[in-house]
Amino acid sequence: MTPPQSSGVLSPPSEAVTDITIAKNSIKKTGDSCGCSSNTSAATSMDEKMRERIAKHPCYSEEAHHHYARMHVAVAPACNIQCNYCNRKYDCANESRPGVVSELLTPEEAAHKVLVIAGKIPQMTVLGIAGPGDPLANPEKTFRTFELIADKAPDIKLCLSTNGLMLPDHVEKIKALNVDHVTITINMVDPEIGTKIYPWVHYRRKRYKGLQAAQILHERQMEGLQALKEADILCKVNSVMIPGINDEHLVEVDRVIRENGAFLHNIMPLISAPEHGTHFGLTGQRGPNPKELKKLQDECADSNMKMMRHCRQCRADAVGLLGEDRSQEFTKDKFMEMDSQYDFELRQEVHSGIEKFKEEIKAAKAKVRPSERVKNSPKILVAVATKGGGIVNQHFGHAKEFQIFEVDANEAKFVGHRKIDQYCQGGYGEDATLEYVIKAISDCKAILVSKVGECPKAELREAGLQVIEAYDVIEKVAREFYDQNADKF
Ligand code: CLF
Ligand code: SF4
Repeated sequence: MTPPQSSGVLSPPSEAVTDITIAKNSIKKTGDSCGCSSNTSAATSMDEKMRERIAKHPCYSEEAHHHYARMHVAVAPACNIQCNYCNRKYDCANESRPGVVSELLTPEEAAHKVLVIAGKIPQMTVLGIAGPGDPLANPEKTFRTFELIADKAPDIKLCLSTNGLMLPDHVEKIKALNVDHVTITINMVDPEIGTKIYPWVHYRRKRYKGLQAAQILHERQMEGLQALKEADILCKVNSVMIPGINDEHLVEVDRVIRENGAFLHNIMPLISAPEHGTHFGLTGQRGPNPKELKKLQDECADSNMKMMRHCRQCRADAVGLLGEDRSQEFTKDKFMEMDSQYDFELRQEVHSGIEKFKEEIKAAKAKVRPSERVKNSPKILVAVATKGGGIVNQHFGHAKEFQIFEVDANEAKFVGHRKIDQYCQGGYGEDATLEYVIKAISDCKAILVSKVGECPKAELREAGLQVIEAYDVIEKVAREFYDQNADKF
C-alpha cells in the first residue's frame, strides 16, 4: 500500500508531537479550513477564563486532545476501597484499562521521568497521577511528586484522579499545590446500587462492608465534590457504565454531580473479561456496546454540562496524545538513562505554534458552517483515520482506532472513538481483521482516510461504506461528503 501523502497544505501535528523542529515549523499559513468540534452548548457559553484553564488539558478539552499530550506517573500503589471491576494485580481501573500493569516509581524517579518527557515531547502539558492504586491512599508519595514537578517544571499542569474516599481531607493541600484538575470516580449516588459495585471500603483504620461501605463512600465523594467547588478546583467526574447495575442510574448521577459543581462528566464503558480476574469479569458481567454508551452519553449531554467522549481509558503510566501510547518508549530502564532536556522557553514557543494552528482551525471551521442553522437535518456517523491535529491524515491500514464524527448540515461533531486491530501488518492486510473493522464501524455511512489499498477499499464499499480519501481538515471533508450526499440520508 502507498504511504499517506501530505497535500502540503497542512502539516500533521502528530509529527509535531515527536519532533520539536517540526513542531515549531508545522503551522503553515493556509486559506483552507480545519476543524475539531467542541461538543456542547455549555462549551459555547464558557467564559474566557475557563477556556484558558482547560485550553491545554487534553482530557478537559476535546479540542485540546487533538494537539496536547498528557503523561501519568505510577507512584501510588495502595488503595482503600475495592471496586468489583478491579483486580489489584493491575492498575486502578477507574482511570485505566484493566489488565495493564505499570512500573512503580519513587517520587524522585517520577520527577526525572517528567522532565525527560517534557523535553522530548514539548506538547506534553499535563502530569496526572492516577494510580496504580488511589493517589489519595498514598498522599505522601503523590504530593511529594507534585512538589518536585511544580518546582522544576512550573508550566506543567498537575492533575489527580481519585475514588474520593480521602478527598475531603486533602483539598486544602491540593489547592496549595496548585493542582487545578481533579477527577473523582462516582458510579452511584444511591448506596443500595453502590453495594453491587463496592464490596468494602477501608476508612479511618476500619473495614466496612455492604450498605455501610457504600454509604461512607457516597458521603465522602459528595463532600469532596463540594469542597473542590468551594476551592475553585475544576472537577471531572468519571463514571463506569455497568449494564444492569448503574446504567439507568447514571442519569441521576449526572444530575447530582452537575448540581454539586462538577465541570465535566466522563461516562466510560465497563471493560470486563474473565482473564482480568475481577469480580465482574469472573461473574460474566458485560460492558456496554458503543451504541448503548452513546445513547446514555447523549441523554446526559442534554443536561447542559460538558460530556467527555474522548477518554481512552489510558494506563497509569500513559505518555503521549490520548489515543497513542508511547509508554513503552519510556520504561524505567530507558528514561533513567536519559538526561532532562526541559526547556521552558522552547516549550512556550511550541505551544504558541499550536495555539496559532488552533486559531486557523477555528477560522476554517467557521467557513464550512452554513450562515444559518439548518433545522431538522438528518444526522449520520462517519469514521475517521487520524494521527491527531483535527486532520484526516492516517492510512486506513495503520489506524488502531477510528474517531467517530456525527455530521449534519450544520457541523461535524466528535462523538467517540472505536478501537480496532491494525489492518496492515508487515505490509499485508488481514482479511479477518478487515471483517472485524467493518463490524466496528457498521453504523457509519463513510470512512475518511488519507489512503487505502484497492482490496480493502472494495470490501468497505461492498459493506455499504463510502470511502473518502483526503488529506485535509476532518470537519471540511466530513461536511463536503455530507453536502454531496445529503439526498441519500
Ligand atoms: Fe490523566 Fe485523568 Fe488527569 Fe487526564 S487521563 S489523571 S484527567 S491527565 Fe483522560 Fe486518560 Fe480518560 Fe483519564 S483519557 S483515562 S480522562
Ligand atoms: Fe481498583 Fe482504583 Fe477501585 Fe482502588 S479505586 S479498587 S485501584 S479501581
